[in-house]
Amino acid sequence: MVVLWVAGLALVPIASAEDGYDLWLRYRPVEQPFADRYRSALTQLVIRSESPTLQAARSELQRGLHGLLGITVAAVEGVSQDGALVVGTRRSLPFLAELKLSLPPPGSQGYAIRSATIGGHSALIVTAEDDVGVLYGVFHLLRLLQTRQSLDRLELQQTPAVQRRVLNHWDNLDRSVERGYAGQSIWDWHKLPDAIDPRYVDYARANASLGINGTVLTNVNSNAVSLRPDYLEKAAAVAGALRPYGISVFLTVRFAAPIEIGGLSTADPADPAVKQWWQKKAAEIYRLIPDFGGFLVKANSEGQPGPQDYGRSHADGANMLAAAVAPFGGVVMWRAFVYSNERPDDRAKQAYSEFKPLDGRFSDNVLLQVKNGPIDFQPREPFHPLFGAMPRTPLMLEVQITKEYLGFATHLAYLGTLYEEVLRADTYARGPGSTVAKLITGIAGVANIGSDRNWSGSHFDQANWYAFGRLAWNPAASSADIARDWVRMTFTNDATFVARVVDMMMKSRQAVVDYMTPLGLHHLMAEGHHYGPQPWFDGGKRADWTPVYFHRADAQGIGFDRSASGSNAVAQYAGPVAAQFGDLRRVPEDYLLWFHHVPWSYRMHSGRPLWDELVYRYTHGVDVVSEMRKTWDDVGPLVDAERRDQVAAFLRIQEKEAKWWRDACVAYFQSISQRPIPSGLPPPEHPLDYYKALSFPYAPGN
Ligand code: GCV
Repeated sequence: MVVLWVAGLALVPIASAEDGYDLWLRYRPVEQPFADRYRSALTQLVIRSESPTLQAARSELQRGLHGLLGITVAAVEGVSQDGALVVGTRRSLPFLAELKLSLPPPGSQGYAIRSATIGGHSALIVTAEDDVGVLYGVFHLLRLLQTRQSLDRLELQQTPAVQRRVLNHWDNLDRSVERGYAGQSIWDWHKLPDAIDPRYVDYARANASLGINGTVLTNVNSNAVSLRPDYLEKAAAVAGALRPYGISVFLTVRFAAPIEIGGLSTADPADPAVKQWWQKKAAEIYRLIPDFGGFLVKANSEGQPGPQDYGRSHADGANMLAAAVAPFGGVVMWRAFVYSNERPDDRAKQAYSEFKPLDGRFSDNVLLQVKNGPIDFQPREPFHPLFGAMPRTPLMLEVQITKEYLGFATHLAYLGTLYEEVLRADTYARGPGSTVAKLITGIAGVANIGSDRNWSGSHFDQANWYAFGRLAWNPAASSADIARDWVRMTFTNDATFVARVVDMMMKSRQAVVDYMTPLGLHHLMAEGHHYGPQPWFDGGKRADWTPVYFHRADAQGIGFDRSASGSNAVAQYAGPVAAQFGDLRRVPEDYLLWFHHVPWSYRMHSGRPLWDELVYRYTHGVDVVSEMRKTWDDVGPLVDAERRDQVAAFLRIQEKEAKWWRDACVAYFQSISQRPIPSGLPPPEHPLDYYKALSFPYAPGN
């Protein structure tokens, strides 16, 4: 171990290089006085691990305690000394029944961690009705050690608030990942089913540590080949690796599969032969994967086939697939991300217009999966108007963990704050307090996971996977607390480091909003790959893929009028929300240009005219990134050199690109507003044509 002097931070030990593979499950040695306290609280492990899930719990505990405390705790079947760690269900350890502990109900996946006295000995009990709850409890206990919490008088009980907590991989069978910035897909289809990459188990551990209980292995822009028998065997092998960790596997469905791999002449959901094909396919899948979760479907969206190709509705298509998986307990997650090229209506309105009339027409095992906002994972969007508008349809919230529109892997943007913002958004659908969190039965996160050693493409992007899982379990949790846990587990418990890095994370997403799309602007990114600014882009395949469609800047002002005088998208929200968003004086400034076309001279809350405010916000976003870079220069030396240097390099990229975003957008909007740069703020470094000439033919993720 090396000891280093860091200015103002006292003598600190620096761990050897780390590549980030261990994520937040690093289990590095605990320092004193915590180590001794924990060792005396955990002297023996009482566990009977008969099921694969309890075996996983036991091996995680032994790995964790060995790493954290340097001890190998022997597994015994009864409490015989103080400091017993009792881990199991009433089935695996019948003596637990006598303690009559109150537990979260069976099937809830919840757990309890309790201090107790058993046979005169002090004990700590991790228990649940189901084995998977015990596994979740074990990860919680390890987190307490990793974050240096007390183990005295514990009375913890946790039940997930959201039933389905699912990752969506946009991974293709050739291992490319749509909107992926972390290497190739981790699913090595070519070598499956015979080779099970140990990564699959580490993936499962990481997810189970957060309570994620499902994963969709394939891209929503789907390939019918994934439903062929040989590929189903491969999926079954992955399912086998994930099963002990309580994770069920789902696949995406290509609606035209009966034609493309089934030899039928139609995929019409009303056709008996098509229905039968899907029923047989479902039976075949469940023979191989008895706990298969079901299907995720993108239909009649961005060129994907769907029921509308045959004059049928989304409900007709979803219900046909739902009937095929229903006998096996499966579900269909049907995506609401649809918008039509042909329709001249505001793109933000189209999903609502399509699905709202179908409320009540879906089968019980269909869940409608709705993106957090009505456009497409922008740095900030108002919540999607379908939340609250479909009271008779179970809804899932879909968020992006991968950062397609927030700077890919090299920009540090902690998304815990974004997820928190949407989960807490009040739809007013059933009166005040009808938050998005209260209206959903599931959460899906588009994964940012790939074959890179650090899994997510950057060390800080691991935090977004982590925050997604923690908030899916408990949408009422605070994104700041989650960031704090993550920093402690991922880097160090050093108080200065934790405080400064969490502060930086909490500001980071707003910084991206400011240097890319402040004040409710959206979709100013380059066409196709979405890397960098292109607010001038017009033309291409479709109008609603162009920035000019969304910002509508002209000599008078800027913004998309979605009020009653414009597209009236505001009318899709419940009364009080519609009234607020639709009123120029009451709309939050964060959504100003999302809902209104506003004169350049409009007086903002700050007292500045809109034009000045816009330039000010762009500049502020860059300034925050510069502060973040400096913060890391100060505290980065507290972590190992390998991770320190990568984070530092990426922050330099982010600072450079934030400035590029700011300068390109300011230069372009100035060419339209014809207003001077406000005094004291720098002019763009280059003329507009310089930015227009930049091109990136090999930007990743496209
Ligand atoms: C998987 C956006 C992305 C696409 C993505 C699509 C979707 O349009 O750019 O890559 O396709 O959303 O969510 O289906």
